[in-house]
Parts: sequence; C-alpha cells; structure tokens
Amino acid sequence: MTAYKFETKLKNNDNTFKELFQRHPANPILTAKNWSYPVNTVFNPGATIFHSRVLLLARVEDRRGFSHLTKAISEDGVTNWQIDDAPTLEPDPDNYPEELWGIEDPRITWLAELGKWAITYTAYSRGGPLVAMALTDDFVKFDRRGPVMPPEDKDAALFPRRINGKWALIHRPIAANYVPGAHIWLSYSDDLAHWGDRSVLMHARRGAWWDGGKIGLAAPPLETAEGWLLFYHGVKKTASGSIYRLGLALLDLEDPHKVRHRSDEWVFGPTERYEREGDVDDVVFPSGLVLDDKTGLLKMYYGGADSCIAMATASLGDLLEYIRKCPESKNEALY
Ligand code: BMA
Repeated sequence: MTAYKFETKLKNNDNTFKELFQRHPANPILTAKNWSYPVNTVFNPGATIFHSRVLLLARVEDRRGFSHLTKAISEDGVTNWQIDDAPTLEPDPDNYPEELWGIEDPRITWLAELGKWAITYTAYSRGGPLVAMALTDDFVKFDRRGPVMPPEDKDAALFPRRINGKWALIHRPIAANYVPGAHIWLSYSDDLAHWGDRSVLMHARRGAWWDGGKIGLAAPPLETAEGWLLFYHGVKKTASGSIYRLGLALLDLEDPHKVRHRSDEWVFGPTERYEREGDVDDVVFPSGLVLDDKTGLLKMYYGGADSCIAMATASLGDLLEYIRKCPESKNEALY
C-alpha cells in the first residue's frame, strides 16, 4: 500500500495549518443594518481605491429578492462607511431587458488607458445570468455597455491593461445539460465590445476535490512581477448544500492562458459564524481586493453566507511565496 502523501504547503512548526489570511476583528464590517433603506442582505462587493479611500460596490438584495449595487466609502476600509442612501446602480430593465431580475456580484477594474473603472456584473435575465459591463469615472454616472457574454455566464472581470494589444476578460460560462462542470474561460477583445479568441483557462477538478465541479473568478486578477495572481472560488457539493472556498493560481504575465501554478488546497474557507450561517450557509465569496503598494498588504473583501460583507488581510509576499510552491498546473479537464 502506498503511504498517504499529501502535505500542506502551509504549515506552522507545530504542524498546524498556517493561515495566509487574517480576518479583521471587526467582521462582519457591513450588514443590512448599516443601510439607510430597508434591504434583505448586503454581500459580494467589488472594491477599488477612489480618491485615496476604499470604495466598495456592494451587492444589495432587496426584499423581493432582486439585487442592485450601492457604494460605500471609507478612509480605512473598515470603519465609518459613507453609504449612499439610495441604490447607486439599479437594474434598468426598460432599457436593458437583461437586467430584469436584478444585477449582482460586481467586479471593479481600473483601466488606466481609458481613465475609467470597468464594472463587470451579473445581469439576471429571463434567459439566465449573463455578464454585463458598465464604465464610470465617478461612481455616480454609469455608461452601460449591455451584455458582454450571453447566458449562462458570470464571475467576470477585466484585466487592467491590454495584453499583446487586446483587452482580456475572465468569465465563467456554464453549459447546461452537458458534461457537468463550470470552468473559467478567457476571452479577448480589441474594443471591449466584440469578444473572441475564447478558451478554457482553468478547469474545475472533479470528484472529492474542494473545487470539484464548479469554479469561478473571485476578485479581479492582480498584476505582480511574477505573473497574474488569480483568486478563484471553488464549490464542493455536499449532502447539506455547497461549500464555497477560495483558491489561488498564478498566470503568465504576457500569456495569461498559461496557468503556471495552481493551489491544490483551498486557502480560505467558511469557518466563522457569519460565514457559516446566513441566507446561503457555508459561503465565503471574495470579490474585491485593495493593495497597499507600500506595505504589500492586501485587503480582501468578501461576502459571508450571502448575508454580510467581511474583510481579511494577507501579505502579497506570503501569497506569492505560497503559490510558487504549488504544483505547475496541467490544466486538464479530468483529475
Ligand atoms: C453563486 C453566486 C454568488 C453567491 C453564491 C452562493 O452562484 O450567485 O452571488 O454568493 O452563488 O450562493
């Protein structure tokens, strides 16, 4: 019989698991109670730096079950949030029919070339969830670009700059009634409107894996000297529901289709009460990152159990040291 070989890449000297992310003691940092109008839940926020402050664009679910986006701004990214007292970006199904059942899960990318932020979000259309995009330079007025990918597709974000002359978009289509599995794709465009050169970037693993069956982008890809750091969620189906956790991968800087490394184990998962119990139990859903260039400290914003917004910090150096030790990715469809 062969010995059990798996060894975590994250070990303390006493053989316990060494956490890469530290939850903020003030978690959850935002809940429906912080809103000045009645809402069901707030969760899964996009994040960016806006005028030297942390700006979150929260997914807010109203008491019909439909979502809209509302911004919250804070100096330290933890306390004293200034929250808009009405939805910042509301579904507009009269002009954008794909937004019939709401808009969800925004990811924010600063596009220096355009001097604008791109917000990629899920529009919940009659035909299923699809990827939509809006541009803004002030988070007050939004220039909607409509559907970018047809249903079913979500968990999308742009890379912050062109790669080999083209914009690149990560997204996650699902082929219903076909080979089970939801995988992360990469598509390219010259003009942010017409997308092509599509291919699978990373496959969901199968069987017992923590990311067996379904994966999707978490926060937008982060450019580092060693490659694009990819934060992705993996879903494990269990008898009592699904568990949403976070994994990491490192993509080649100039050819992001090359997955250099991929973590075998998850690096962040639901353990706290506000992550384990809520409208959807056992979900951490990171969707926004803010990096302090001077200290290398990352703030990761995430939804907890589809019911609150929480934050955890990590050192970018630690994340890179970890992912470097992870296996080279074979990017195979079957594990
Ligand atoms: C996913 C998305 C997320 C949600 C998660 C868990 O499919 O819809 O918005 O947080 O499910 O419910």
